[in-house]
Amino acid sequence: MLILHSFWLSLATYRVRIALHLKGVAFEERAHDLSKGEHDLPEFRKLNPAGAVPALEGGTRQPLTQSLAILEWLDETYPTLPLLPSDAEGRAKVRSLFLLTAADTHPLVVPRVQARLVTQFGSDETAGRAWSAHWFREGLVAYEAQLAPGATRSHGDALSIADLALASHLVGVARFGVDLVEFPRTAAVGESLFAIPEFAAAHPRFQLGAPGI
Ligand SMILES: N[C@@H](CCC(=O)N[C@@H](CS)C(=O)NCC(=O)O)C(=O)O
Repeated sequence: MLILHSFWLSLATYRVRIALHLKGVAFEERAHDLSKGEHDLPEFRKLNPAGAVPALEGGTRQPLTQSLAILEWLDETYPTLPLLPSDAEGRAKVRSLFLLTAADTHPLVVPRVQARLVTQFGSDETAGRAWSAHWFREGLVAYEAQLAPGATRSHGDALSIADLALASHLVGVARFGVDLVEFPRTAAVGESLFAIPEFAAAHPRFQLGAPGI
């Protein structure tokens, strides 16, 4: 049985959780409360020396880390409902969109960066929120410019890992109050993604530890 090491609010974990649901792969989830520093404990660092979720255990000799690496492994191991296009150009495009959110935006807003802004630059909660909103917005500007008019998916007609990353990006966008009005194409793709049952079931707000759950 696969074990997904997670935290309810984790955007990177959300990307992986959606794929597990879409592919119908059985898994158990083990939550680590980032707000209590549980990802910094020595036992967790053995799973992921970088001290970050997600980590996926049970399918490989060593636990897998990094959502992109985990998603590609899942896609190769469970090919039902492929999440990468069959052509090289399509795969390059999808990975590019994925990285726009998961590599160029998300790392700027994670707790370890927020904490460093406080200790090194005297940031506070208001400044931290403005910082995160800024980077999420920057991601939207670049994403919007690459979507086709009337699109319901990030690339072509099929779901891809870019859509998983976009859904996670949009959770951050909502959390930090970024207005989507200037980004109608991205908003439309997001609306269509969140209507998919597997995206909805995997959403952070429905995970153990979320307010009211
Ligand atoms: N690039 C990694 C990001 C992993 C990551 O930073 N995860 C966040 C939660 S979404 C985390 O565990 N952060 C811990 C921290 O910032 O201290 C991935 O895509 O898996």
